[in-house]
Amino acid sequence: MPDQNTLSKSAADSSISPIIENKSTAKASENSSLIDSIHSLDISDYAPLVTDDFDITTNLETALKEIFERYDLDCDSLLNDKELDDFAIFTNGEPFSKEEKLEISENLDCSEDGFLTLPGFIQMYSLQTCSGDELETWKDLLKHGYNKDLSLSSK
Ligand SMILES: [Ca+2]
Repeated sequence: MPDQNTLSKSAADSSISPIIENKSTAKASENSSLIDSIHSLDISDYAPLVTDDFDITTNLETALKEIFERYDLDCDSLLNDKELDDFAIFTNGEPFSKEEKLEISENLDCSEDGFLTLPGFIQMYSLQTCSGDELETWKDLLKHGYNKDLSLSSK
């Protein structure tokens, strides 16, 4: 019998280097009181909303577009005061405050009349979602009938 050639496994062993992906933690704001109300929502197995490049996913954009169109009753691709109020009431239970509306018109893409455009609407969610507040975004999506795979469960 030939000598038992003990193969060194050193090469294989060295592959146990600590490659721990340092993903930005969406759970960083655990102490935030805002999270309390939606504490029970575990989004770990939900569809991703943010890409690796910290942009919103195509699926989220599609969903937001669809939601925007629900409130754009006169189909002018803008959310006027009334339409924006309807959205805020359905989503948050109350219309946006004067301050919030001012913030929207100053920071998001709006028409000359100060009405929120679709890009502005997507921008609003993009800012919220990509700043780590995916829970808030999911809350709104679920409210509008989307399931965790980001498809409409109703209808
Ligand atoms: Ca409109």
